[in-house]
Amino acid sequence: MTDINALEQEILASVAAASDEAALEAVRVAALGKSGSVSALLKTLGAMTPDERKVKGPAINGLKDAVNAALTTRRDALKNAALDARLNTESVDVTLPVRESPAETGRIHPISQVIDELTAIFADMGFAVAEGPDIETDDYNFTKLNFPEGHPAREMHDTFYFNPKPDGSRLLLRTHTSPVQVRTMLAKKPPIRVICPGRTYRSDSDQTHTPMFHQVEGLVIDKGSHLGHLKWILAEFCKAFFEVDNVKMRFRPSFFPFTEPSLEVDIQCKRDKGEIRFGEGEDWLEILGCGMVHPNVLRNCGLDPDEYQGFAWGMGIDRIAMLKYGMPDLRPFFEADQRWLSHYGFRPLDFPTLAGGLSN
Ligand code: 2NL
Repeated sequence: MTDINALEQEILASVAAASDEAALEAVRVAALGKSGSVSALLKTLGAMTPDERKVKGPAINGLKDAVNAALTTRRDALKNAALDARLNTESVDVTLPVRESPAETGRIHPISQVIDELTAIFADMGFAVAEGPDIETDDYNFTKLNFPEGHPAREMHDTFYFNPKPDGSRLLLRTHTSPVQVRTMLAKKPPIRVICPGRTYRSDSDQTHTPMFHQVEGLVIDKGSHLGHLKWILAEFCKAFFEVDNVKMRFRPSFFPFTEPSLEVDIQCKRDKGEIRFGEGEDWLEILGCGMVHPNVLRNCGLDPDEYQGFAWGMGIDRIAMLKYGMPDLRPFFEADQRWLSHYGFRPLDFPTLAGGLSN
């Protein structure tokens, strides 16, 4: 018994003397490890007679429990002391700049930014956003829009076709977002007010054309809609988008198969040493095409032209993004170059709103 008491005193003294967690671990291994002193005593229980074990068993197990309890207490005390020491020596410099989070270092692509701006402007005028598939039928992309079968108007667009199906019909990559408006007219009852932004495709590639590009089209269908409404909407759009108080517009006659009459719209601008400013100056810049929806298109989409009228317009998103943000070349838009994006991109948390300023 005195051996056990002596061993306990000895181990508890070592525990108390351990000055850090590593020293304490060494004490634990020397006592309770595989060949530790307490483990050796525990092993002797097996060879004892039952009477002997009755006396020594509780003593040896008591020793083990006392050592474990002392180790735990000392470990907690050392941990607290280490934490106190860190808190006393380390300090936080509250004057350091805030480290940027990923949400701040990422950038919104100018195309996405401009789509968000268009959405904010037209939502304020009561327009919904409609979307549709990039792969379309010949019927929705051309026929319903009054491009007659075999008509040269179809060659106005350099179309990417898929292989013909057994029945002779061909799917295609939409050449404009107008099929989304066709789908909207077929699915919804007027009044209709939608904008349709999205990807479009034409087999065309040079400095200012990429085979995939972006368009936004707008469509209004109602009883008594007329060109006066269209002109007001476009003027409000141009002022809001280019962030100017006034802008002169010029409407020139044009041709599209799906509108009659058709018009092209120029806005007033000032070209100055490679820079372009809107709402001032004597120069003109073409920004969109528009017109009254052709009665054939209304009929093809299940609407009676004697009951409903409509107008529509379309413009290139890439082009208006380049104009507004002074980007000289279209090709880097689609090259996924991080350096270009960090120069021309937008901060993700600065979402454009009319109240907050579109591009602030
Ligand atoms: C342009 C001209 C335009 C339309 C698009 C349209 C759609 C339907 C019916 C009638 Cl469903 N029109 N869209 C109308 C006029 C012009 O786009 O130069 N786009 C880049």
